[in-house]
Amino acid sequence: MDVEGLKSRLAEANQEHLLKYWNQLSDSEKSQLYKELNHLDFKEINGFFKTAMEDLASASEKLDDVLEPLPKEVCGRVVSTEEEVLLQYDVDGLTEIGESRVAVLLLAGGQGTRLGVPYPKGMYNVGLPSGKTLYQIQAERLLKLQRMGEAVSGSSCKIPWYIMTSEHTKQSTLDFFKKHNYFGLQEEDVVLFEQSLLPCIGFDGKIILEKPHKVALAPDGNGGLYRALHKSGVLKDMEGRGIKYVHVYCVDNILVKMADPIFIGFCMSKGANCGAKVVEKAFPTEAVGVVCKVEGKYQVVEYSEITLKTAEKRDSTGRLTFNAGNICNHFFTLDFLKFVSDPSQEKQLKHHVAKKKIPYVSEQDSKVTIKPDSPNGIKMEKFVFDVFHFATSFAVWEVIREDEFAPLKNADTADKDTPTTCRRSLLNLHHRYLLAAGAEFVDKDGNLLPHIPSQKGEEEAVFVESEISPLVSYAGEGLEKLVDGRKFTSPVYLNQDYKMEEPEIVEGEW
Ligand code: UD2
Repeated sequence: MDVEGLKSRLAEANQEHLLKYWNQLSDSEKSQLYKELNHLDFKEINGFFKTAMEDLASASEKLDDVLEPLPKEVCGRVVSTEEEVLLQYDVDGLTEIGESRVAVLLLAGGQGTRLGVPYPKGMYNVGLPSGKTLYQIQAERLLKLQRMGEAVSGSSCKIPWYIMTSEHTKQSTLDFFKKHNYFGLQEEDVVLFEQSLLPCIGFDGKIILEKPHKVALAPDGNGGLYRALHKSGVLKDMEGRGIKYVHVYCVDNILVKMADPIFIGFCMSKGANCGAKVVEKAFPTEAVGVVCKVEGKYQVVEYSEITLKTAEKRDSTGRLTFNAGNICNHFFTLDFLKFVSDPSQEKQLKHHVAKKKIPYVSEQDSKVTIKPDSPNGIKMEKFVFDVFHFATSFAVWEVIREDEFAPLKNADTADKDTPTTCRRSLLNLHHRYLLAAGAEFVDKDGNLLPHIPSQKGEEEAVFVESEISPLVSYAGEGLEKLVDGRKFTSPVYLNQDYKMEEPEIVEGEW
């Protein structure tokens, strides 16, 4: 350990306090702290802090005057697209999948603080009849899509799954996949890589120590993706596999259509190198970012960055002018990813600043870590969508919220985006798939249940529980042969795992 060298680097950066407890540390603590600090580029971090604080100071400035709606020609909507055009997008997307030119990339490096579980969010089980976790659902969707791609191409195909983790999630994610035999996927097609961490910094510019031998570190945001792609060799891996298109998405949307062939086909039809899937913003003050243009460049603008007047603006058809709600579902060509991940572009992506309550070592007793009641510093994060700025050809595909977006953000004590809302969204979608395929549901006495679950007076809501394994159907297709004309009692589960040749229908309690 070159402690003297480290000391002088710290002194230069005005961060000497990080070695304040050095003489009290055990040998292993010393080597842990040394490793952590030696890793950090203090000059760079101080630069990030300076710019971040300047941005924070101007954060209250509103973007209203420079905001432009999306040009019509880059937009498409599933509800207003003719059936045969949708079919063409689907075939085009599946053809690319069948030729093994599509990869998916999961952003799973977040700490999931709001949900409050000590393990990665993808390992969460929202209480579906099958008991599947988010990771299992996603793995099975990929397996199914591979089979669908193979049916189109007539030869075997692969959809590699790149999973960005962080120090907090990497080992447990890896152990989980191993324990579950990768849910039937090939181990070499599930590629984990790690994003960087950045120190949390006090308002005075000093890096915060969480323990005498540990810096307070947090992942550098989902936009840390580009730096991680550059450093990890993932881009080369993609290139080696002949990948052309990448679908990037976040871990918590239980309805996510990974590598959605229609979305891919649509973006291809626009010749886009970058695209976003969106849902219509529900009401002007809904707390979602909107995809729009700012000074001629594509961008996601947070609801807090515009005034109410702009948020309420409507076009001649009565729709909100800024209505493209971001759901963290992005399409990129590999060429575009290579371009934006190059340090000369990546460095231009700014850090967004969040004031946070960051635990720190007590001045009185260094064995104690204090959890402050109010923010005492900042976390700096890059955002995945900030590269929209570099898009030369952009596409925005609007989908139906109840079919494609139900995120898991909070514990069940909250009133939205909880395990319960996620579970209900998925069961409701699958119920609709079964009805559309000709199934009927009856109560215990054999009476037909209404298609629209309803609340009658004081009676309990009629709520049908239906779950369909992704291996049976990716998006509601192919169910007629199993359920048309049949009557079911809730709960019903169309089960299939990767070891089963054929689906089985499980009815009633199990
Ligand atoms: C994200 C989007 C928001 C909206 C919303 C929909 C961003 C920056 N914001 O907001 O616009 O679409 O999702 O659900 O995309 N993650 C990492 N590394 C990190 C931080 C986060 O991989 O350092 C992952 C995280 O594991 C998750 C995804 O990024 O899969 C989104 O993170 P979040 O849940 O913190 O983002 P949220 O809800 O603020």
